This record gives sequence, structure tokens and C-alpha cells, in this order.
Amino acid sequence: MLVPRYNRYSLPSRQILPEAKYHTRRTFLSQIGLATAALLTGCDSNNTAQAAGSKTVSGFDLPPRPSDKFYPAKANPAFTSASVAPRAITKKELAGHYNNFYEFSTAKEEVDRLSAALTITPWTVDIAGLVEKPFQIGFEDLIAKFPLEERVYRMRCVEAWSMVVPWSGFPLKALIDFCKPLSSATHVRFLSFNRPEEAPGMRGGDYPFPYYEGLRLDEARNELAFVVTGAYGKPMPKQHGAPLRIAMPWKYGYKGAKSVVKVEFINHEPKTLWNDLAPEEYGFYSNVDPERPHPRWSQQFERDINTGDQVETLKYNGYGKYVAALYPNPVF
Ligand SMILES: Nc1nc2c(c(=O)[nH]1)N[C@H]1C(S)=C(S)[C@@H](COP(=O)(O)O)O[C@H]1N2
Ligand SMILES: [Mo]
Repeated sequence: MLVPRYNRYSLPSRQILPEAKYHTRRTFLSQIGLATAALLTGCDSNNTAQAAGSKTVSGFDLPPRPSDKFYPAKANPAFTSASVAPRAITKKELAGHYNNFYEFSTAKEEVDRLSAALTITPWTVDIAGLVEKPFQIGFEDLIAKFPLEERVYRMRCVEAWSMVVPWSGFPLKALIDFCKPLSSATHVRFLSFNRPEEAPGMRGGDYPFPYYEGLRLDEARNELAFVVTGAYGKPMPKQHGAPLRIAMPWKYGYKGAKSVVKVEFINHEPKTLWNDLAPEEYGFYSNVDPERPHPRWSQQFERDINTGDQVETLKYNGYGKYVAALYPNPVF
């Protein structure tokens, strides 16, 4: 997303171009061809070689893992496609080709290709901070502890576009219980991977990576809070945050950290990357609220990337019956 020019982490100039110009640049890149585009974006030689060949490298290409057998997961009847009507599920190819994952690129259409370089086997998650006993667990061991379910959720980015995705995973509450936090823990913090050698966007120094996010513990225990390991009935593509990411469907998308390597329990409100960059634009809570404009744009409507239609933004992204009680007082 965009940050103001005056900020010390301000984006490269192309990011503050208006949408139309920005899309022209994307079209240009696709016209000159993938191989050249890969060179321009400084992606590693291995990737470039593959991109130049006939097979397109994509985050949809995943290594086989034992956990593949858990998909497709059983649909949770409370969150089927009926629960998001009149919205329809976003086409998988659209959702997987328009991604915010700044460790790879600030250009959404590039993330699918660049994220292919992320190694997801092995993958270790660190459980740290105020827990009975800190531990590390491999992704394959972790996922085997929880029955997977499928949930169709709306996803609203703070940039005023949205999609609808059938995620697979398990409740964040189940993960939290498994971590055995101490009663002194009030918040949970998520950290994403730190591998600049695999992620070109981490090499520029424009953002204080690794990506960090956090939640109040009661929000994290809400029934909607979800650990996502799959999408569209399959293991999750890398561009969506393989092997595991968080989904908080009543909040703007950036509250859901991708490719998580650390879950830390603490006793204070954690700092978050976007809040540190532009506190007046990205609050800690960041609940979807059409009545609270972003300082630089309205939040009353959003573009459904499936249809291109402008649709009305709903308070709490339509999930108020689940979460409104968490916020007796206004929060930002
Ligand atoms: N690690 C990490 N997590 C991240 C981001 C990111 O850049 N890095 N972008 C966030 C933003 S702004 C959004 S909108 C969603 C996008 O998720 P999607 O690509 O699966 O739609 O991921 C969020 N999680
Ligand atoms: Mo976003």
C-alpha cells in the first residue's frame, strides 16, 4: 500500500504514480517479456533462467508435502459461499495474481512469479514469549495437530479493493491454546520470514522487514480469526503466504501476516510494520470501517477484483455479529 512521500520509508517513485500510469508500467513489463522483466526486477539467475524457458515459474507450483492429503478440507457450514452473498468467490487465477507481498515486490502482478523462489520445506515456527514453555515446531508437525476446515471469507485491502477466497486452515484460537500462553499474555505478535536472498523486495531497504503484525489476544481468539494453510481446496500458493498465514476478515488485509515463522505472546500492544511507517494512516486495530476514511482516500466503496464492480464497504467487512462486542469503545 502507499505511504506518504515525506516518510523515511517512502516508496520508490513509481508507487506514488496514479493507478492508470502504474498499470501502464505493468503492461509494458508484460510486453517486453518475462525474461527481461525478471532481469529488470533483479531476480536471481536461477529464476531468470526458468522464466526464460517455456515453463512459467509460479507460486502455484508447490513441493509435494505429507500435508497435501488434508485437502480439500471439509467446508465449515457457517462460512460457505452463501455467507458472503451477493458476492461471489474470486477466480483463483485472479486472487493468485494480484497480491500484496512486499517482500517480493510492491507490484501485485509480479508476486506470483517472484514468490516461486521461496523455500517452504522445511519450515519451522517459533512459539515464544509468555508461554508455559517456548518451543519450535515444523510446519508438517503443526498442521497435523489440527483438523482442517474450509471457510469462504471476504478479504478487504485498505487500498479499497477486495476479493472472496475459500481458505483452508484452522482456528487461530486452536493454535493459541496449543501454545499455552501464560495468563499475563495480553497480545500476540506475528513475524514473517526473513530471507532476502529469496525475496528481492527485502533487499532494497525500503521497508523494515521482516514483516511484523499483532493482535489483542481476545481478537486472536475470536471464532473468525483463522490460520490459513490452503486456498481453493489445495495447499496455499506461495503468493498468498505459504505455508501459513493469518486471516482476520473483519480487518484490513495487512493485519494478516503471511509466511509466519514466529508467534510471540507479550503483555503490551505490539508495534506493527504499517503503523510504524504511517501511524496516522494505519492504526493498530484497522477494523474495516466505511465511515472512517483513510487520510488519502474514502473507504466507502471497494473494487471487487473478480468483477471490477465498485461495491459498498460494510462495517467490520460484514462480520459485525461476530466481532462488534470486542470493541465497546471506538478504536483505530
Ligand atoms: N508478510 C507479509 N504479509 C502480508 C503482506 C506483506 O506485504 N507481507 N501484505 C498484506 C496485505 S496489505 C494484504 S492486502 C494481504 C494480501 O493477501 P493476498 O495476497 O493473499 O490477497 O496480505 C497481507 N500480509
Ligand atoms: Mo492490503
